[in-house]
Amino acid sequence: MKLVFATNNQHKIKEISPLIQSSFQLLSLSDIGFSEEIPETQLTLEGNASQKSHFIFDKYTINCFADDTGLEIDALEGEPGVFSARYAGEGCSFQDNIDKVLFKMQGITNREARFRTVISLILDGTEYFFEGFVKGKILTEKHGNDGFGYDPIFMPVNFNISFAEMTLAQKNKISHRSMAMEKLIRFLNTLK
Ligand code: ITT
Repeated sequence: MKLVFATNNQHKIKEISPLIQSSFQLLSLSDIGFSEEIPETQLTLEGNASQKSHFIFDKYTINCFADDTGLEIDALEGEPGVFSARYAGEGCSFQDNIDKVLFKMQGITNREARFRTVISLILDGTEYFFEGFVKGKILTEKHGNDGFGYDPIFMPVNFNISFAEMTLAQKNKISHRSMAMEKLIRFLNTLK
């Protein structure tokens, strides 16, 4: 079965590719000739994931899924949350977003946070949702060079290294995205 991953984030594709079994053919947006930005104007992860998958399904009538992910920090009342990509403003870099989080978290002792991913899958016109999350803490400075986004300042529970200090395989064992993807893959396997 062909399945389009409706994302412009190459890091996400790199992360989930090893999880996909050979019974599914994963296509990227460039594989189907789409090279624009997909609108993300909703105020929840569910809403944005759904908006992204519907956008591609409506245009190409092809089975597809989209992931919307947020870093939810307790002491910041769930921020950056659904605004994780543009927390420091439109067009900002991963570094700008990290700087803003570290600035807002200065002097705060409650560092509890979680990454949460919601996937919207559209299969033959019907939508299904899958969710994954991982709890952890916000570090006081960056650690590690791997991964992307907020990985250098997020240390998952039961670990003493950040996501950016992990190999892809290590991150994939516990991450929000891999948890949601595993649910999606289990669901697809029930249809076979
Ligand atoms: P698409 O919408 O095209 O999939 P995006 O980068 O805009 O790509 P999101 O809106 O889901 O994706 O992501 C919000 C931001 O959260 C993202 O830009 C990263 O900064 C951060 N993020 C998402 N997943 C992450 C992860 O696994 N580790 C660290 N940061 C992550």
